[in-house]
Amino acid sequence: MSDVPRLGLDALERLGRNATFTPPEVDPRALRVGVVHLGIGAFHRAHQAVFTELAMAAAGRDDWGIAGVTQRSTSVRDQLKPQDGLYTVLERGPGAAPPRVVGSVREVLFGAGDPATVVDRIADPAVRVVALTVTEKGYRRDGTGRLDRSDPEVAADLGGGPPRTVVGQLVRGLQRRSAGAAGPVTVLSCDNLVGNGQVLRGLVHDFLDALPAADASPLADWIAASVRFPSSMVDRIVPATTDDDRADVRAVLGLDDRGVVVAEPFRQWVIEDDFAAERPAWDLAGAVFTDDVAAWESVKLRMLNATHSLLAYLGALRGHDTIAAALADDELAVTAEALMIEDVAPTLRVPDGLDLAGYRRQVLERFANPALRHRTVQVAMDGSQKLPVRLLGTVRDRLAAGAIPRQAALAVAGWMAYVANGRDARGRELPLDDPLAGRLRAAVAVGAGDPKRLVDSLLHIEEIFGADLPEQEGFRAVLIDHVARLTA
Ligand code: CS2
Repeated sequence: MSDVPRLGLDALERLGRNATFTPPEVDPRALRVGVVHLGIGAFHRAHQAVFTELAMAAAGRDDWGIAGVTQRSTSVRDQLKPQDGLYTVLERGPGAAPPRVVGSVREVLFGAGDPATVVDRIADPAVRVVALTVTEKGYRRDGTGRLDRSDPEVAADLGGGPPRTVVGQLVRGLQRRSAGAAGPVTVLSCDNLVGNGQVLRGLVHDFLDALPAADASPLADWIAASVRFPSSMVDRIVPATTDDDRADVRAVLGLDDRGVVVAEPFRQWVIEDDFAAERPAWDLAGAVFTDDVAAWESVKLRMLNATHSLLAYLGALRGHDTIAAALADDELAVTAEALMIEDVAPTLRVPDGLDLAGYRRQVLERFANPALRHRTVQVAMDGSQKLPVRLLGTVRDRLAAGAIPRQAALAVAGWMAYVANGRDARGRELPLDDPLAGRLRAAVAVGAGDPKRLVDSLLHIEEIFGADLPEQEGFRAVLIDHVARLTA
């Protein structure tokens, strides 16, 4: 491998144009930073970074380069810095385009190691958008959805230390911005949360409410006047990169790219049209600006993500390694479709111009993409954070309508069995990767061997199920039924 030169600006220039890959659509050397992106994981690099590059190319702009912040580990910085920020997006599956080298990421900052630089970057007048993909748990919400002030890192950020949480970085950056008269800015959440923009605005205000009033109230006024928090729905399936993926890119480029990301050909972005200042022409790259993002968001979270989780838990339990393999299991395919048709569809307000049956078929086609190798255990992680967003809204809406959501309950039971069994049908360990892992293990220990006790102990984790769901007898009974079968 060492005989292959590393990807970078010079290496790319030496390569010249090559029909088998697409070079950056903009000149990376000419770009200036206009976006700070908190959480520069694979998803961002395969989604917003691509949209932003195409938008700049289409609009003839060079001022929306991205400064990405890697929050917890230095790995993305270590991958991209030696490569001048360049990396390849490798599409897999029907309709895949040639590998694309992306040049829109111009800086990578390490949040935990250098929080002051992150704050400075947010306060830079040239920055007009601060976007986020920090996953559900990155928001540090408590059981009621408010900022979790009992979280030691949140508490430390409130105490004025160098901010280590996302909300802390954001508030300190906005504070610096207001002091420096750096101008209005849009804060754009791109995570899979219901009403992600409103959620984030709420958390920023929770943070402010916990600060001394003399600091907080002028800042709150400035934020009200100068900051917007649009919601957005993002969609692209991005499995974890493997050595095979990097080898395939090496074969095409003749260069070693440690920052490869893999994605399906499909990509979608629906953004609430509520910006504080200028925005990249993302619409020229295929994104949609709308006044009604909420309907799109629930369609995506309740149809796609909920079905993804159902396939992940039930599939992993049965020993299927990938989502495509789970869907190739006839029983699971029937269940996946039934979840969307019987439980989810009746709860949705369908956005104008969307054909829901077509959407459903497309979701299943995308999941069936065998070239993606999206692992069930990857989708299974962080269940405590994902269930409320993707499944429990459907459960509550159906119960309120007097119906028992059997398939959604099966997905929840699948999660319970996944957590409780710890092994798949072939005896292989199922990893429990979840911020509440300790609590989950304790709940499972209480209920061991008895489906009723197991369901009750998990159902009483209020951060996940609220105070209302354990009281729903019909739902509980169906859960016990399913769990008894899945843990037998
Ligand atoms: C998946 C999502 O890992 C997961 O939980 O459901 O990451 C999904 O692939 C994306 O939301 C698709 O847009």
